[in-house]
Amino acid sequence: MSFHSMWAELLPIGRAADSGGYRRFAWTGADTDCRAWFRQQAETRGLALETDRNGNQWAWLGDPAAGNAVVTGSHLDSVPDGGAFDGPLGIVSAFAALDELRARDARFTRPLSIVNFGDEEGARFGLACVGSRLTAGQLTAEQAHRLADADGVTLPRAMEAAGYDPDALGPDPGRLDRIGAFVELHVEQGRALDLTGDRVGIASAIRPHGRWRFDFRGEANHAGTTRLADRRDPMLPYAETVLAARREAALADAVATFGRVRVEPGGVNAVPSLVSGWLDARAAGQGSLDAVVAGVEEAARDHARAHGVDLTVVRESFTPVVEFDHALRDELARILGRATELTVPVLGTGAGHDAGILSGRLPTAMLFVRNPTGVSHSPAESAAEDDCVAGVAALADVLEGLACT
Ligand code: HGY
Ligand code: MN
Ligand code: MN
Repeated sequence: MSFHSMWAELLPIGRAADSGGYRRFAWTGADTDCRAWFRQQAETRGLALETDRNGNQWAWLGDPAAGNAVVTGSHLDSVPDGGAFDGPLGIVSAFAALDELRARDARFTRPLSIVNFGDEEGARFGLACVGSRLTAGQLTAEQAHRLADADGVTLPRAMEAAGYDPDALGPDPGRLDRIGAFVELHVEQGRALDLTGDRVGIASAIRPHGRWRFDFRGEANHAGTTRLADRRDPMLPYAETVLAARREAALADAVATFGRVRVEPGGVNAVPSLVSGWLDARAAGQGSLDAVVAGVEEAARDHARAHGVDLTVVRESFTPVVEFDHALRDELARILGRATELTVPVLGTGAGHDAGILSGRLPTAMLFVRNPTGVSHSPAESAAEDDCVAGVAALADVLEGLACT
């Protein structure tokens, strides 16, 4: 089955008719349909499908117990109204690269697996990379059990509704010990390759980033009869904090975003009692990230105090700086340089990935495919067909160089 037919089959799953964006959230019907698609791709290719204790799917060629496996893959879940490429491009390209290697009659000397990591975006439960963090022991089962979505549905209940056992969650060191290298192909979430004119690039590092929830608690009251001086309106310090985040990010050459806000009770004619805002902050280094978050929090406390509003700040997700394995990165550059006689650019990213989570546990690397506009986490996300085909060829070359004679 070619790249195009796989892509066409996956494309409609979880796509919202109104926005054209994707709503493939963990343990929902769309997630189930994506998993069924993954299972079908594995079975079509005679790969042994395994679902691990954390719900990640693994399609194996060869005996996993032999160890030193080469693994590739990514995720199929999305952010709210995300694009078609973020995640799926890595998995469709992995199956297409295997098809290419079989067409080349490549002889595998190491086990190969294609993986679908669950809940990478954290769109429903707020924490990024749940499937890979659990497997790597960076998230405990107890912490995962405490996660709940905006409707109060806990992760265990959501897993059970999808037919999975939440009591099985936990670290999987044996599985990771049997992996020699993980290479994730991903659409670039930026324009570096567009600016250099390259179809494919290699990742060097992931900048540190995290998510913080700011809860501003004021006093519900009548919008029409309450004097301004008598209000404890949480919306005001929230609004001032959003502007402060922009100022702090600009000062530190970082990025900070309040992309999600929840207002309770949400009446048009009522001063709210609670305004919760989620800050996503990312910076070139830990020091500047800490400075941005501290600056935003200080501003938020000052504004909350000025309005008689209480504030609590909770860090909900955090990923320290990731430096991808130098030897594997250089091996990819050697393989691709040999195949194309070109120097493949090496670039950093501000986007988190499962490859970043596993990087502390085993050699990981990433391939990026050019994104002509750099737009991502949006229905407008795109990649040219030729560049996707070049990505498949590059991944096939890398997998052949790592796992075949
Ligand atoms: O948020 C991120 O950087 C990734 O897309 N999960
Ligand atoms: Mn993403
Ligand atoms: Mn992604």
